[in-house]
Amino acid sequence: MKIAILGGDGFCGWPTTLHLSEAGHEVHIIDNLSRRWIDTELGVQSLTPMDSIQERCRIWREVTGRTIHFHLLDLATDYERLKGWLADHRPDAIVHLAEQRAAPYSMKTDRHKVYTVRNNTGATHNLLAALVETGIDAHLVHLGTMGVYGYSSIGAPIPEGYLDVEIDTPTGKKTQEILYPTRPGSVYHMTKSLDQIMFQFYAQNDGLRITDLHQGIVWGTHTAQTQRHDQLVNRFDYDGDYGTVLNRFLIQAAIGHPLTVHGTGGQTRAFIHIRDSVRCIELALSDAPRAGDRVRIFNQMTETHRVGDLARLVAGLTGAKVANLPNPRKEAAENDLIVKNDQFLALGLEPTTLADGLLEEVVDVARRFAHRIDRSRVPAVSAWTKELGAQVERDPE
Ligand code: USQ
Repeated sequence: MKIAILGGDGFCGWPTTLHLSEAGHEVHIIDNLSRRWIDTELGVQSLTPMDSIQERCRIWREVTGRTIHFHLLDLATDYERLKGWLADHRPDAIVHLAEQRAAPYSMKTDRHKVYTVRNNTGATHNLLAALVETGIDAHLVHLGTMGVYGYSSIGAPIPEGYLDVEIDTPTGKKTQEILYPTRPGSVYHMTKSLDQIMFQFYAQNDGLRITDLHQGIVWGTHTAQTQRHDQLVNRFDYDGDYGTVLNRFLIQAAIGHPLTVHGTGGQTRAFIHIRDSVRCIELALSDAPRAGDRVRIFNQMTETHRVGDLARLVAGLTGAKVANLPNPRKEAAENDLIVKNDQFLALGLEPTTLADGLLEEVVDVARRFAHRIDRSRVPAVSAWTKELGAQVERDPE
């Protein structure tokens, strides 16, 4: 297939690009390199030294003989060029990862909220409108988030996207299938909830073929392809805005920083290793919906864990200390989480779990590049409200 990977320079996008290229697809990255600009804005860098996207593609060609095409394009602001690109290249499938993906960054200031909404919803809607206008029948696979469901369930398993509800009508009880009601916990998660509505509309109105992947928190950094050469290494975020919880704990352990548990650590979240993330995208591509089908929704996660349990696990593995800090986020202090992921298992996903020994791999990467870590950027300081911000400032560690 000819596949466009929007956001192919990012943490999930780069390993996905390599994976699909190795599988024999013609792969085109479309990216505005905004993630690199945000590093510059924040004054932090990936733990792993990253080459330019052009250099990464050159190395891939040297190592494998395969070509990855790169196109510098801003989906949210350059609609006409996006439309022109689609009309010229007519991809068979599009993987859409081109969104600002950090919840803390999206809550940093009003400017960051505005940027995240404009960038994410603008990119998604431009893409949908351009697909309709150019008449391209590409299968669109979007990376969504488990966070659209929220974390206040009544203990029932979270289904894959849809919920049957029973409604009283004048002629008796009727059952209707609805999109699972969204309850996003940040402006970033809110944009993914808005994406869902746009997908529902365009699938129903224009017959676009769309798959939405509600992904959990990704951990790990290497895939088989990124390990083929030092310069193909994936990016790895450790800072308080972009680092995700398990990777952060592993890095903190490697540099002797106390593990930064927000509050009691009773938050339960869904997790997936980066290797399974790229495999799931490939599986989703292999099983496209037909025109007229509802949006296909998969829960892209393999296990659930309580944040405090993860901290204890990492502490047991490495001897790190655990610090319970004031929580900068407005979120439930404790929650249970049961998630259905039957569809990916049925398609053949063999989950990589915490028990598979890959935690050590992350600690090893962190130790190797420990000299690149700025300890002052480890604490999470972006707060969900001004009051929480004041509390975090009073008692940062
Ligand atoms: N947390 C800590 N200590 C830390 C960092 C986080 O206790 O040092 C806690 C947070 O308070 C939260 C949980 O760990 O309760 C998860 O935080 P996170 O930063 O690992 O994940 P989140 O902000 O939800 O976002 C990440 C990705 C996002 C993706 C999402 C999937 O950045 O792109 O959509 O995970 S999910 O969480 O399932 O919505």
